[in-house]
Amino acid sequence: MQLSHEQIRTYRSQGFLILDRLFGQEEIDALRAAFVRDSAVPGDQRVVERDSAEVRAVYASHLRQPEFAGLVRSPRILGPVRQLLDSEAYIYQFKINAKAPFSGSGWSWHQDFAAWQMADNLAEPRLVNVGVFFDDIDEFNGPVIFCPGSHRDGLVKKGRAEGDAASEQHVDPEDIALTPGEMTGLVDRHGLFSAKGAAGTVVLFDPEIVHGSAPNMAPFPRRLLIVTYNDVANVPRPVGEPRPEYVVGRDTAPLETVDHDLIAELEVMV
Ligand code: HL5
Ligand code: SIN
Ligand code: MN
Repeated sequence: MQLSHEQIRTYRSQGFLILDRLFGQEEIDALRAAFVRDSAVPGDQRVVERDSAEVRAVYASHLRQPEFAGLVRSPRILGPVRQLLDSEAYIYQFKINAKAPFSGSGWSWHQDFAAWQMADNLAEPRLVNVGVFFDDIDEFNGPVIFCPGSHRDGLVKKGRAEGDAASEQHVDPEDIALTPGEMTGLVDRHGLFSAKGAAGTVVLFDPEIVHGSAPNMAPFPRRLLIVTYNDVANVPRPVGEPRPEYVVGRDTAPLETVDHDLIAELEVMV
């Protein structure tokens, strides 16, 4: 699959692009089932909410579950990613942000590349985020909100906030959150846009776009998978210990597409 010139222009100018229902209902059912299975795997890759035992995020499921190993190699995703990067790509990060019904908490306003530059000493923002909706996402269950065009200003700030980290497992956006003052100026200039759509919809977004999301107040979940692909020539050069493999991928070989039915019994790829 390839993006049109118009779609590429939209991605470059807005910093995101929505592809309506790129995956079908049966595929989404299979991915949801794989997520239920993977959420039960104990380990540091599983991040829980601060005030409850609900799952907030699960990292690196593509290394454990064949459905996700297949998904990250789908030509429907890798085609557009290679086009946008104009290079070969590998998986920098894989996470599913779960946002449970009624209780799933929000994500502070931030820019992803600020985290990766700081935590992994990543040189260039040569990455593409691919969000896959596991649920219908609307104004009720905490959609990701973008500040369109904000990626073109580069990083608003570098480094993390003073005080304790919100999580030992990953950089929680709270640790690199933009201030109300910074956000007011950005929203004055660019406005806001919430990424809504049916389950199976995909949103591609830039690693420097300002984004965040509100808590889930609805009686249904908001499960969003975010796979981040990096240019194979842009590998991180961490100062000291690299972060764990569940949060920053170490297999930097060019990812090959696998075109198969995601629902069918998969060959073992993990
Ligand atoms: N949790 C990610 C990490 O790399 C960073 C955030 O949305 C991406 C800011 O630890
Ligand atoms: C993120 O930026 O990682 C979180 C966005 C979300 O899941 O709403
Ligand atoms: Mn983010």
